[in-house]
Amino acid sequence: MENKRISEIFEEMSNIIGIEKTSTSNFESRAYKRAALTIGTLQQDISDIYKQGGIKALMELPGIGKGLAEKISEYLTTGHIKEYDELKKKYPIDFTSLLSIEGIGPKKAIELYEKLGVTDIPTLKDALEKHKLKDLQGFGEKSESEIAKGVTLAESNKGRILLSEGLPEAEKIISILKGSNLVKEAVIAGSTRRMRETLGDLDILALSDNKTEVMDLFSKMADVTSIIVKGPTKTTVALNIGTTCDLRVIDPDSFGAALQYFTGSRDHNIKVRTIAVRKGYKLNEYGLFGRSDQLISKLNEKDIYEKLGMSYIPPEMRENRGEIELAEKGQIPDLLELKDIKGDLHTHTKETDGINTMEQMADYAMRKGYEYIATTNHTKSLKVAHGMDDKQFEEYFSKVDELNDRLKGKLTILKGAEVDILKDGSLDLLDKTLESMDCVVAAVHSSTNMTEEQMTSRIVKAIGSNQVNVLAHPTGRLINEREPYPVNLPKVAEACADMRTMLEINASPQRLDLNDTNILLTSKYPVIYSVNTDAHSTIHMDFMRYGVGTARRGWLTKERVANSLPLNKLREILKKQKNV
Ligand code: DGT
Ligand code: CA
Ligand code: CA
Repeated sequence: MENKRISEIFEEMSNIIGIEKTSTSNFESRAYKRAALTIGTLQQDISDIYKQGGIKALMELPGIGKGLAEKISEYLTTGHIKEYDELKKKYPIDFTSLLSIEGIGPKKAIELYEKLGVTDIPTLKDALEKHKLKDLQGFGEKSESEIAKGVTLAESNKGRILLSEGLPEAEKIISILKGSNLVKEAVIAGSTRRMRETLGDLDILALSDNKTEVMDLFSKMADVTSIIVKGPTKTTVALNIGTTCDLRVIDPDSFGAALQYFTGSRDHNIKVRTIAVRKGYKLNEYGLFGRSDQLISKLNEKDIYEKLGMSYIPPEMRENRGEIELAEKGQIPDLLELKDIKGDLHTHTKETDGINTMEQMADYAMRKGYEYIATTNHTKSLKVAHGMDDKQFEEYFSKVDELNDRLKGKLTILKGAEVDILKDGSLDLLDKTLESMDCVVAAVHSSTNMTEEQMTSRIVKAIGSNQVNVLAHPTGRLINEREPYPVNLPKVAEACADMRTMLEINASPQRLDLNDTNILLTSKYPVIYSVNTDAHSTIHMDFMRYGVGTARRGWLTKERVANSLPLNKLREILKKQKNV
């Protein structure tokens, strides 16, 4: 997919244009940023959209006008964008890598380039090692050590892509294979099937009588940048999304065992294999073998677990975190599913930093079959997101009321905000404004440089206000970019349970916050969750599957997830909370 590259180009153009002060640069810079967000988070291949519907289809994407659509077309047909190439001559800086480091914004990146010749991570590391940053104006010792930490974090995750970058690509490959009529079956395995938040590579298994032709097709796909190994049973290619993909063609007799094996995780497999041995079997990627080494053929995954005395274990649980013991007792929970989700409780619109209007968001929510959607724009303290004040919320809500009237209950828009939890734990809006809302989402966005104790009491105090329905992205981490702030989650979960505040599982692929381990940690408390996308445009509502995958990795059933409830039942939770 070219999505990521085009998004990076637009993001760089936004940054460069934003720094050049001309009368239109602000506007233009924002337009590029919006387009970068749309394309970078798009779950379909943009070149497919263009092939099928041309410039017109591109213009239907959120935040893409004619000019931008033409730039995308220019890239897809020539491999270049002229204007971008010219900007890059002036600033030969790898903005994508540098800006992913916390503490570096566009201005600082340019300053580092002009003063120290920093253009990318290696040159930045060099400057850090020589302690050149601390003497630069606007940097200093603290900022130098913060940036150094950011570099370490970026390097430790090097090579692992986000689930949202890998899963759509894996699905695309599956559809290419299946569309060829060369395969009888093609499935995703590995960490992608387990819905891990980041992926080391993609793993695909296929059933076919035409091994050579399948491998030829696979290694000639448009997204392949190089062939790493090519054989009749296993081929590995490098892809333009920045990872590799293994394709294995499996014998029909072994398919179930191979799927079990290549789904992993490794630790899960090791434990399962030990149990197999204990029961007199041998289990490997080729099959389950009985006492005299004969293959028990045609087993599917479920049969294999059954033969070993276990109930079926969903892939998301296969991490050797106690799921095998549960399966042996037949106690695997009935996990939340995407189809259980009845609405989204955390979304943004154009009024602040979203791309779409509430009408467009509502329309999209209805197409997803939702019963409700909460509109939760940012509040005034969050200046970068153009947060709204009490009066602006009042005006906005009268528009939402009108829209709700027009929708006649086909969809219900819940009035809300993503209210900032300020440094002292107070909320960024008046009580009376918060009381006028159906669903208040609260979040920490600033002053995160606190001790665990301070941050915990700040959040607990906000929850104690009895105004908060959802605690959004409770740890604030951004995968590969920003560490979570320190916070005592068990204490927060207790406070949430007391006040019937939902803990959010933020489904935005860069956040996935709470993550799987933090869900496992907090679910010991009688707390409820909601899985929300934090959508900043219509298509972001499609991130729900990543949140559901994360909830499943945290073993949650739908009973624990409030937005699996129909509206009348959800209202009881939203209301009850206010009567504690
Ligand atoms: P990744 O790619 O780092 O995100 O994680 P996985 O889990 O996709 O790992 P990968 O691609 O190396 O291998 C796919 C699966 O194959 C893995 O989850 C379990 C299985 N596997 C690979 N190597 C071994 C091994 O040495 N022992 C066992 N038991 N299983 C293995
Ligand atoms: Ca893998
Ligand atoms: Ca692999």
